[in-house]
Amino acid sequence: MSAQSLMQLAGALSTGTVKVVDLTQVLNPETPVIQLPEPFAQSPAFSSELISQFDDDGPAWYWNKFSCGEHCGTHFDAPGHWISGQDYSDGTTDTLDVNQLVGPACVLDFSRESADNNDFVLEPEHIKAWEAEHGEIEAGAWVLMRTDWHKRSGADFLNIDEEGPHSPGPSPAAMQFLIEERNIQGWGVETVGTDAGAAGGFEPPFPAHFMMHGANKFGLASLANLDQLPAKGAIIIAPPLKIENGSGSPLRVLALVPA
Ligand code: 23J
Ligand code: MN
Repeated sequence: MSAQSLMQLAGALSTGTVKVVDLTQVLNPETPVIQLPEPFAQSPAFSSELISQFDDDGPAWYWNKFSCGEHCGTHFDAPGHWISGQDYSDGTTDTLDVNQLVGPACVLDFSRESADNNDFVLEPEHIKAWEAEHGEIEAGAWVLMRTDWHKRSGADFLNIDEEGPHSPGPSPAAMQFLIEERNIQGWGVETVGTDAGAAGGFEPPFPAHFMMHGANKFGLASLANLDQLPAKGAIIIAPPLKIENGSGSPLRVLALVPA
């Protein structure tokens, strides 16, 4: 691409013919975090503590310290997060290829299906039906599953009952299709994790994690505002923190959208 077209993008950003959409949930102590069944260890929620605020501890400055799990709120899943991706030399937040953190987004709207059935499972035929309408998913794309789950809050977001969590997500066959037939770069969702609530019982368990990370591909969880994106035509920017040997991190996810 020419230097001129990159400057054209800068111009479009300043005049508003390209807008920036924030795909990030706010991070606070109430931000929902995945709850795993016994006997597994749990991830802590986000917490923040004051260092100083224009007081004796810092008369002219305000700052906090915070802590949270790597997989808290809107967050990035690196290949090294899962057993299937543990051996990639470029599979953690400090070693991954930053070129792969910016790319075109395909937004697959299954919000109605997810409202009708909170355990909705995305299958290859759903993806092919989307492609028949919008064109084929290109290699290197980020595929984002819109469910409107970000509009939920509190207990409705995790949606757990006696049987466990109920939230939509992909089947193993859907993951296999996107990896082997489309060679996508990553898989993003609005729910707490990249897999369906019931995915611990799929074969393999947690196919989005097991298969995407096994193919050295990325995940994005707890995205917001996917309803503000076109089906095709947006570019997303999703760089995790450069934590040494990190399995993922909370991040700000931005989309560039033609106005
Ligand atoms: C650990 C174990 C199971 C799952 C997850 C984490 C996530 O969804 C995550 O945030 O990566 S399903
Ligand atoms: Mn995660």
